[in-house]
Amino acid sequence: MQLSWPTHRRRSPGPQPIPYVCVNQQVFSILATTYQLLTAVTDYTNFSCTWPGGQTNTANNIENIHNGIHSFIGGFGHMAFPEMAGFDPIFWMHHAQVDRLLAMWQVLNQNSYIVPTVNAFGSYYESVGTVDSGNTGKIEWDWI
Ligand SMILES: [Cu+2]
Repeated sequence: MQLSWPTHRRRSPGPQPIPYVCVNQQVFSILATTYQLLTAVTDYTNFSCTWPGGQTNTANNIENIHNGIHSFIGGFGHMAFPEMAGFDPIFWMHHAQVDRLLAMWQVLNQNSYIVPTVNAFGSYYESVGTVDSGNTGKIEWDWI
């Protein structure tokens, strides 16, 4: 199988929203949830993810905000697909912002740490059932 880069630059016609309109419609919601996250969520588990240990986290969290940005940028375009998102330079700016928000939250909540939690769904680099904790080793990037 031969892989090649796309040769066209136009998105397919259809009722897709114009990207900046899609982001603009969400900007006040994003600002409000980000402010609430930094000012009201003080527990790392609640701050960090949507499904800790496979349980629904109904608290506002950075993963949920992060996921929304992936969808809103480009109007539910390629930033919504992990296989393609990393090819867009805005992906890196977006993730730098997530890192920045984490650093800000850590300054505000210096006594809340990761609690060992079972990875209930698995990921690109972990099997289902792996326990994530403060002792979790670095990711082994064998394919690089
Ligand atoms: Cu992301």
